[in-house]
Amino acid sequence: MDPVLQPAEVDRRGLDTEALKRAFLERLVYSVGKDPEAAKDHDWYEAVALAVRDRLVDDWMNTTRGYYRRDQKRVYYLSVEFLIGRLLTDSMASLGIIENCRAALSELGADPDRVFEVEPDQALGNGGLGRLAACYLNSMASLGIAGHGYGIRYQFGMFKQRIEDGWQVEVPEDWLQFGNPWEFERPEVAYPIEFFGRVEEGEEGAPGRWVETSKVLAIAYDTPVAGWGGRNVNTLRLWSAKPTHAFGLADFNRGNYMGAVEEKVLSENLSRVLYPDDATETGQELRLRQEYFFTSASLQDILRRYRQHHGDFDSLPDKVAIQLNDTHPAIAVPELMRLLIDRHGLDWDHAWRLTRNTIAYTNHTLMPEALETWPVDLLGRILPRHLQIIYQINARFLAEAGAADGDAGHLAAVSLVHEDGERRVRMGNLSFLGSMKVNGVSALHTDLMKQTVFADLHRRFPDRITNVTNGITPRRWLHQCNPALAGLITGRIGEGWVGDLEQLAGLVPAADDSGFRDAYAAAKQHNKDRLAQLVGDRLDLAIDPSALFDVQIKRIHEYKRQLLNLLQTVALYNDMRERPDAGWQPRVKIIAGKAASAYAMAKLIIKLANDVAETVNADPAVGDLLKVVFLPNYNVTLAERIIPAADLSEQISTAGMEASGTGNMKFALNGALTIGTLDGANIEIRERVGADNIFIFGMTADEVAARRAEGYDPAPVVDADPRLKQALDMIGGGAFSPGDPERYRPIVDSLMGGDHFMVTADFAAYLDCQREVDRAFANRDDWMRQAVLNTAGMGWFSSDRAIREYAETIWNAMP
Ligand code: 26Q
Repeated sequence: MDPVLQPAEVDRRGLDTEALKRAFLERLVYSVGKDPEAAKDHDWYEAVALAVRDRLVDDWMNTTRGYYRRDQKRVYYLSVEFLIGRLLTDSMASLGIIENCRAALSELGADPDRVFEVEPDQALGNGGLGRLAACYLNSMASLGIAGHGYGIRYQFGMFKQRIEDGWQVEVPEDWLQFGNPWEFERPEVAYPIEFFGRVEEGEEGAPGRWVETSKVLAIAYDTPVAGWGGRNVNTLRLWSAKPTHAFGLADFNRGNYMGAVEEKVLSENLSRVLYPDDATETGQELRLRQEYFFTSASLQDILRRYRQHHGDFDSLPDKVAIQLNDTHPAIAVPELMRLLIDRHGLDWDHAWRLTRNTIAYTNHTLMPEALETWPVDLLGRILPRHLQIIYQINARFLAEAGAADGDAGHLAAVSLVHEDGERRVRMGNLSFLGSMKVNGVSALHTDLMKQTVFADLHRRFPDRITNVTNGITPRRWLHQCNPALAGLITGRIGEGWVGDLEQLAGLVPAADDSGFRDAYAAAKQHNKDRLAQLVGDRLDLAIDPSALFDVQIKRIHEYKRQLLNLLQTVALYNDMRERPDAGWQPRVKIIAGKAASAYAMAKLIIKLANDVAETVNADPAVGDLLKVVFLPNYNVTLAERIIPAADLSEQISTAGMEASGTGNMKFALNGALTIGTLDGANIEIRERVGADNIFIFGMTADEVAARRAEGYDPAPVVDADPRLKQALDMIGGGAFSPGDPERYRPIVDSLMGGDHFMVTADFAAYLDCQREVDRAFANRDDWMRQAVLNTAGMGWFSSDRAIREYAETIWNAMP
């Protein structure tokens, strides 16, 4: 047989279709080891991914060299989660070669759509916080910021959700089983991470000797992160745990082979699995060890890189900014102190000054049960030197605070150690004290931080808390996921918006152009047809693509109030059956999301959604007027399919509880109108798209707080509203669970017994608002005008704007 390629034909840079064809073949044959005649979709995927990756490598190395040459300030984003999703389309798009790659694949006899569908999501995160980290990496690369992501290379990321008989079942997702073409293993980049042992010395700010520790190695895996436009490519470095060579050797020599292998497995457990977003779960020791594992490896790596070009640590704050994505890497504060004092010989005050001016902290939640604290006993056993340093930070701070304001209540509130009952270290307070800036993720959330969890610390440090409202990357969340709308926008205002989203304001006049509105409506319809197809394929359910697509997709949490949505669904269903000829607007309720595996109420809500769907979808009395769809296994890739197809975006959290939300931004950008409460970033979305183009209902955060303070009693509210009463009676009485009428007792009991999330209190306002939505949707032309104004008004929510704010107000790292 003739060779597939001649040596001269190998080209790792060419971007035209012919060059790509040769590159795909070369990678297929020489890296994947497959004969083109026998290649399956997965083989082609791997070949294409490797060939596309090749095209990033030169720019990647140039970028790295440029950072060193300019001694550019580095920004390190430490996050226990990165919810990247797929990388192939993203990488092809940033190189501008999607169409050429499609053509090349087709000419080689492969089906590009099927090949692209093979890629598993890189799902190393739970939800918003992890996805935000991924959007921020994209924006840092696009803006030319020397931004590095640091996290954990979990063998098992987010679980795969199966729905069996309506219940969520978690299945491990072995995303690495066919290899990962995007990463480069760096076996030579390895740091020892120590645990346990005991401390000699180290009192009163002196260097400590941490001895008799157990060691694990952190091995680096690098993924290139391509920016938009220019040729900037940054790095996401994820750590994987490996036993040290010395580890287990003693056992080995004593002939304890099984013991040595067991130790190996135990140390590798550190990067085995992502924890669910549920701080209340038990068995947390491994989680603390994971947090320390990746934080310590990252800090050692950061200091090593800094030291390559700097003789001392004095300019650390000028050359390095470390952003903590929530408190999960908060152990960075004592770890940086430890490295500077114990390893590099700095004195306490010097080390503290450098630490405090290098680290910054983002808070993502105010819910008391979600604020991280670690029992003093546990922390002291696993990280004894760190506990010692935390005590010293606390002692120095309390002495200072006591001198200024001796009030015991104030001191108890700002202390790093919570002293009621079991003594616990408050990681939020530790992060606050160790940071130059502390930011909230929306304007409301930042105000509430100042008034609630950090009220006392804010009084002591009034300049420390600042706001940076979240953003989303327009590359993935419009340009890539919605080519129909993206093409239409580009046709109208040019392509500049992809790198400068504020240019969308140029669409405002288009809202009054009926030709543009029609084209906009056609793009939306195209996306709805595709989603209807997906629902048909996956659930064997026919939905009417002209119905109003009403969508709530996000983690399942009581505060996000999927129950409010379901109660309205039941009430609407009842109304439709009672008054079939009332001229109903047909609706499809689409819900998707995962519940933390230990969160029983959230799992019950999923079952309720599926039970309501089963009843409603089978009822000929409503037919196509109402369908309920629960789409299994919500992830980034599914979001990219659903969001462009939505007419209505449900953002209905109890006011004061959703720190920001970012799904809300993705929907509005793609022309869905929002129905929402005055919570998180919804408030800022309203300001920018215009109050006439958003449906707002319900209590404000202040009203929720006041009503809770006076002791909310749901009984009279339910009694006064027959629609609510009927819906609750049906759910509680087994109308949707005839074989198991008691199934939903816990839900009804929770709503009737205090209703902490104020579902019943907002029910009537929500129903009225949904009626208004129906009326508005009936005037399709005006609806489309509002949809265009949503897209046009969302430019400010680009993660490029958010990252610029971080770079200017926190990091001082704008290139
Ligand atoms: C904590 C301790 C132990 C185990 C798990 C956790 C844990 C893990 C993940 C706690 C919370 C999370 C995730 C939180 C999250 O996603 N928060 C969301 O962050 C978004 C980005 O700022 C906001 O838009 C959302 O409002 C917020 O809910």
